[in-house]
Amino acid sequence: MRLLLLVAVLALGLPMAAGAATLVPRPTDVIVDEDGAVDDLFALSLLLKSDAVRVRAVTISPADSYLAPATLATQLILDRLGARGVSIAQGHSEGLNPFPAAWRRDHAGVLDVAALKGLRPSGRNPVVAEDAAHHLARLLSGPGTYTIVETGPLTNIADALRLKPAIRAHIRRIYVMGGAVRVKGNAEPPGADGSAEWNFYNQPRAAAAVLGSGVPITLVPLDASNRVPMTLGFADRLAARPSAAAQLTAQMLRPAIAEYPDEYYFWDPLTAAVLLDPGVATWKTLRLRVVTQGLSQGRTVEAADGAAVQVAVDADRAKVEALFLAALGR
Ligand code: AGV
Ligand code: CA
Repeated sequence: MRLLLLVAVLALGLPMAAGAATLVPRPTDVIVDEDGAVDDLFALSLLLKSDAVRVRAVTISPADSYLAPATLATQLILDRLGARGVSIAQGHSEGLNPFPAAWRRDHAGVLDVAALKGLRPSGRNPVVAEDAAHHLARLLSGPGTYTIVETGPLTNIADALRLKPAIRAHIRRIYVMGGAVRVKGNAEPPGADGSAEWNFYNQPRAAAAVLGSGVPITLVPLDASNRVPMTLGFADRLAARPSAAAQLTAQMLRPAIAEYPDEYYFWDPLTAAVLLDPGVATWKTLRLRVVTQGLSQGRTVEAADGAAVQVAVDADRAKVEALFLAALGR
């Protein structure tokens, strides 16, 4: 019996965890759905460098970025970090409440860093012809199951679930950067009351649909990311590591942090980090729903009839920084 278990463990690549209940197949197949901001690309870089996960596809929404530079930056980062055969698919919805144009333009600046400037995509990580929602629906109709890391609005996933509801069963869990549960939001354009976080504000119905879909959700809201500001000091410590990943990512981060010195956080990077090590955050299971109309649209509220969501309510800045330095520095 023991031998059989050992054989199963070796054959399936399962770690020798304490009890059968804690056995998790590794590496986990991951799809990243991102929206092309610098910290999305930093989160993607962490996942690409981790042996615990295998990034299979990246889907993009033109939300906190424009589609062409976001796609090119994604291709170049996949190439530079040694990825092969990762498919890239583009979404085309900018959301009900588009992101500020100034932020979207700024994020194309990532293409100007020394490590990426002038490069052309290799073709090893192809942009597929089908759009993001169809690509998600197709990948999630195969035999495998995937973990999704969502670092932008939930539009692509909501569209995929609408196209093909049966894909639910192939999603192990979605790690979502979004929402502001017990803290104020960060979306404060005219016509909004400032209670919503931008990823949920951009397409409130998509956020509501995915949270209510029954798929297991791990949420990293502003409650947790507010605890992990990203500083130039951190970028310097990253830059002190000689690896290609550390050099590339430090170059990407510096101008972004410098532009928003007091309001730049490990938003998406924290979301990727908790997949690799849930111990960097503090957790509560909360019942949540998303407001879809009016001045508070996109707001996350606690409600007795809401969906039970695993929520990061705090995070340990030192642990998060150490995780990134270790993974990207090697
Ligand atoms: O609300 C956080 C989300 C994350 O997915 N994004 C940025 C991260 O990629 C929106 C956002 C909030 N404040 C911003 C944002 C800012 N000052 N610049 C650009 N994007
Ligand atoms: Ca993002």
